[in-house]
Amino acid sequence: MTSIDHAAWAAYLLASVDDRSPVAAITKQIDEFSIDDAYAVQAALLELHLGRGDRLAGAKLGLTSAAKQQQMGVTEPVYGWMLESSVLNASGEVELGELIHPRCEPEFVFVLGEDLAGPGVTSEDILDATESVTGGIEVIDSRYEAFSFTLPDVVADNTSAARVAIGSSAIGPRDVDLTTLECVFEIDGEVAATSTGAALLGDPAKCVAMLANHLGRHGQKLQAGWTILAGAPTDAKPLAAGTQARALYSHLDTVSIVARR
Ligand code: 0L1
Ligand code: MG
Repeated sequence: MTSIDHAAWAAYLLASVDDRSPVAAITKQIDEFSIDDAYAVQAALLELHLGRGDRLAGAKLGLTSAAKQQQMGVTEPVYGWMLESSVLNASGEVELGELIHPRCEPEFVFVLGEDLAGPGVTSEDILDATESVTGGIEVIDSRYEAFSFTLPDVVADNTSAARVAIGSSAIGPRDVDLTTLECVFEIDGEVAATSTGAALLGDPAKCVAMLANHLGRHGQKLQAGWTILAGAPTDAKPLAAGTQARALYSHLDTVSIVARR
């Protein structure tokens, strides 16, 4: 790791959240900003949020589907944190005045029943440790100008995490083959994308296993009670004033959000 001031970059990103104002990507300002530096900034940013009284609700993966990787021009997943303050209430209303340039995407969501520590965690281990699976819609909101960044930039920015709606219905992790669980994503009543769980690196549980193994490399573990976003099977869509997004899942109730100004 370099001698980069991780706490200072975390404060830089938090100010962007507070001001609802995009900032220049970190890699546009310093020559060497590694993935390890980026996760160190992400950890410092989490500490700043927790220091303000927010609480950890779980964790997330991003860029786990070909659609998302192509949209962002990258080839590997990223890992981040989900804060309690980001979880929308049942109305699904998203206040645009609190955000910069939000986009929305459907998510496959796991709720853990047991702790699980990497390395060596497999998809089967994840299914064993999972209490339930549900659907969701994540609102992502890059803190960077023009939603433009490199992989280390977006890791530092807690993988663009902003808001999330979690479905009210759930299934057991082995009730259905999660690779065949279908998701239709609608924007204002028009189908924007259709996919299945297999779009998430072949298996949503495999994605969560990758998160467990990532955390294991950092001396951390998945924790019972956490909500985990396995990633979006489709690319993200802009969330403008009045936009209603719906994710319709087989075997699960529909999840909806609406953007308000
Ligand atoms: O949840 C996500 O897939 C976001 C990953 C970061 C890239 C982006 O902002 O789309
Ligand atoms: Mg996402």
